[in-house]
Amino acid sequence: MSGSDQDQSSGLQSRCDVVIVGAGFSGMYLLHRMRGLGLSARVFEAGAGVGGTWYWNRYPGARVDVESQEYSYSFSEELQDEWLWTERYAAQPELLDYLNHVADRFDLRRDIQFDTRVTAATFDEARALWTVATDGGETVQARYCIMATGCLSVPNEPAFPGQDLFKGPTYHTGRWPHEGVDFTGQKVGVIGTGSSAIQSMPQIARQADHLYAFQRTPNYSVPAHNGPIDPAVVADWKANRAEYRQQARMSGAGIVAIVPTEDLALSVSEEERQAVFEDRWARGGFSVGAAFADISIDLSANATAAAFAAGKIRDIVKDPEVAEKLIPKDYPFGTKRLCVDTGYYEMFNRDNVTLVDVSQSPIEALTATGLKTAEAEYQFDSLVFAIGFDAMTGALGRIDIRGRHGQALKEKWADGPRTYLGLMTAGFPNLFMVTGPGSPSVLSNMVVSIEQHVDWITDCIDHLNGRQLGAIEASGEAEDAWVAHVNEVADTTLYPLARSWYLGANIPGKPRVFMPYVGGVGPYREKCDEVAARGYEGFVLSAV
Ligand code: FAD
Ligand code: N01
Repeated sequence: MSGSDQDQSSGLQSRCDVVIVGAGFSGMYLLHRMRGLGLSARVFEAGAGVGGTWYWNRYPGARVDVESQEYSYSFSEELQDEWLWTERYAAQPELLDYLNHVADRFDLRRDIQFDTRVTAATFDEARALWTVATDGGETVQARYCIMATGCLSVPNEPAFPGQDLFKGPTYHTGRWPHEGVDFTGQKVGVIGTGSSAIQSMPQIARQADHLYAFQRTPNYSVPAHNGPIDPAVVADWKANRAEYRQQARMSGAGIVAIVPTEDLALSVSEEERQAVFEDRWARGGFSVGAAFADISIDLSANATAAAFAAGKIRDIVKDPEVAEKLIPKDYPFGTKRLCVDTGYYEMFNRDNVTLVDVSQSPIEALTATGLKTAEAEYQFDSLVFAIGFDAMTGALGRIDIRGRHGQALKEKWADGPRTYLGLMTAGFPNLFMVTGPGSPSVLSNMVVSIEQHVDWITDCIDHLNGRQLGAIEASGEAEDAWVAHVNEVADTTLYPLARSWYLGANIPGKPRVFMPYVGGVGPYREKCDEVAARGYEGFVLSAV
């Protein structure tokens, strides 16, 4: 299959080799690689610009929590040479500038259709073609359909009783207004205390008259120690970039700066352990979570990290009652995604910030002027929903995807997502997912995982084209074995002990299945490479 045999007609029906859904980190790199194979590709993106996560999440304080130089594409030496990050953890505007620069540099926009949502994708078995339909009434036929729709791209919609009663403006962190919001002189309510709230609240509190933080579950958060990027880091990275990139690819979480270790928390003395934790707290970021190799698998080891973090919260937060409320009590350290903050706990020492614990007396309803819990009523001018996302399956579930025999993906996944390697799902030939459930995805530096998936998919399509094959599909047996493996590995860790979005627990009615693969990006990459080297073992390849 090549770009030359396309029947690209203008109008509402057209044909290309590959349809890509989404123009974030994944979709953009995919487009570049598909062009490199000589294929015609079209990208559909619901937003008005490139960037995905960094296009939508414009709330104050939004920034990456993997160090900037690591959270960037590695595929082009020139791109890496010419782009200089300004901060240790780049803020959203800089990340969006970067992704716009990538779009310009690789001339991506001419094949991306913005403001266009893909609504359906249907597989035609006789011709092994996907027909992709958009909300603009357009249909496109393609041999391959690649979902680059993002793990965290569908906001969790607020559905509180009295939702429409509140008269003031409301905002969702995942759909922040492009023109920004001025909270000066206002009382502001923020519902949620996950990463988005933990990043945005310290900024909002500085501007607003008063901030009410409505917390259902406290999160563990570690300091970012953000600042201008250290020139020594830039120089070191430049000198050793190839080696660091390779280390990241073969590591557990895809991040070199966290300095992974094999040391066990309980194999060192109390004094040494504290020194390690202190050192990592001073270093900042995820390095705290990576202080010992057994924190995520051994409850006793985990308890040492939890106790250390609790001590830090008690040190920082002056009001002991507030500090106690901020300390997680009912899940192990790091089993809900660790947050990385700038002044989050310090914020609670401000006079204009009130922490409202809604774990015992939940939010009953929104009112015209605020909200009420079983215990009290709160009044504010604006309300921010920092309530997260329908993660990992949300975007796929909103597209009517039909595979063999008209089977709906939604039905197939009614009890939880089932994939082979997080790349494909049986019964849906030629439909690829980037960072799909069953792959390390959200448990890693996602740019590392995205590049790995895009490269694997590109090699796979090249393999098929080189052999005059037109279809690939995960076998049911391989998928069953992979799903079992993903669950087995998750069960050897403490992750399933938290009610987290990794398990779908934040969305009422969503099946509770641990969705990402916790086996580490290095071992996972080796497995994917091995599968490919064995002629795509576990996949069925066929001519059309
Ligand atoms: P996305 O960036 O989510 O892009 C998917 C795109 O697909 C979106 O633009 C969406 O509009 C589009 N789309 C979805 N469905 C359709 C449809 N039906 N039709 C058309 N278009 C569609 N990861 C890290 O590794 N480190 C971090 O520090 C980090 N910080 C984050 C901060 C925030 C606030 C959030 C929300 C996520 C963060 N992540 C982080 C995860 C982040 O999502 C990934 O790092 C990465 O940006 C994902 O890129 P993507 O292209 O796969 O998906
Ligand atoms: O969402 P979340 P997020 N009533 O799901 C609460 C990435 N990210 O947008 O824990 C009351 O983490 C909910 O409470 P509970 C990162 O991967 C990264 O903050 O379900 N409260 C929780 O406190 C992250 O993990 C960065 O009890 C309700 C909060 O809302 C992921 O995106 C920045 C509620 C949601 O927290 C999601 O983060 C931002 C209700 N009905 C995001 N419903 C970086 O730092 C929900 N909540 C790089």
